Amino acid sequence: MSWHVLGAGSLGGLWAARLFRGGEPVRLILRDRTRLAQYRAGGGLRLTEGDTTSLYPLPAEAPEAGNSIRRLILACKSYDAEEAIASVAARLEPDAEILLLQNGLGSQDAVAARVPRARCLRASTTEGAFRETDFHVVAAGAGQTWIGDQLGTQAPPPWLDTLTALGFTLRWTDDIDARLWRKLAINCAINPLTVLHRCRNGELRQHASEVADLCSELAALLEAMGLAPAAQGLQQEVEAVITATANNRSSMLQDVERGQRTEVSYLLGHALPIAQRLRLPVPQLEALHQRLRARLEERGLPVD
Ligand code: NAD
Ligand code: KPL
Repeated sequence: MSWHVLGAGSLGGLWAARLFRGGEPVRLILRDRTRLAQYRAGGGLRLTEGDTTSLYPLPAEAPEAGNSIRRLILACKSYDAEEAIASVAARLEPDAEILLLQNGLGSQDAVAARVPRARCLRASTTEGAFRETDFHVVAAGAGQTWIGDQLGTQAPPPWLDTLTALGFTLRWTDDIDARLWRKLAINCAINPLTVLHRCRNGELRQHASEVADLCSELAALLEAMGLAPAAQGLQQEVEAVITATANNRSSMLQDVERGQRTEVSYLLGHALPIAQRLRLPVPQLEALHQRLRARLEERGLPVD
């Protein structure tokens, strides 16, 4: 049974190359025929791991290709997810499974609403990869990927073991939304501040009280949402992530430095309306969002 990977960027490239290398039938879905021609001209997908770069001649196709899709890995950014799934919706088999790799929250519901018959599995990953050039991905640090159903009611898919054997570190969870919310909270406490202070993650240790104030409001929000376990020890984990990734530029800072749209709408922009609905005051988070939007505007980037 074939895999399709939609979005041949950093994570999509990493997943597709590993599947191909492991002997799994896998096809890339590129945005259009121009991208397809560019990809074919390069001879395939390059993956660098450590000192080794390999070229994998994965088959690729346009969204309107004729074959049907049974298992899809959706690997685009959150803000592209709904349009991307719409471009292949007509090709999905009735019992299709879609693995959603998007960070933050909000895009997963939008995708699921577009394809109500498909089984949409949500992932929260700490795997790292970046694009060296088009169709050349560099694996930037092993992480693990939690996968689950929205309602946590179904059994894990049997291919989880197959993928684990190919080198993916995958864990099944019955409460993926709690995992996604925890990661969202960590990203809200770190990423915007790295943009505002134009600093690497580790330099946030010089802004410890600002980080602590954000963590306290984020923990209160998780608790108010009935996600108390996801709130527990949040500040300590944020501090540990800051230390463990001290030398990294956050994904949001990298987006801003490259002049690309950020995923803020799926992080702070997703959390704040919920706090408002719950009538929970979160002044530090509101101020952070305002300051971030102003900075994005200054840089000529979308504020959502
Ligand atoms: P990316 O920008 O490197 O790749 C996204 C790819 O999707 C691009 O090649 C883009 O052209 C393609 N795309 C967008 N819309 C498309 C469409 N309609 N049809 C076909 N292709 C389309 O992004 P990424 O870094 O791989 O991130 C993907 C998601 O994974 C994001 O939500 C990100 O936050 C999350 N994530 C990434 C990493 C990482 O290390 N890169 C780690 C954890 C989570
Ligand atoms: O997930 C991250 C990101 O940059 O998006 C952290 C954990 C902050 C690491 O940089």
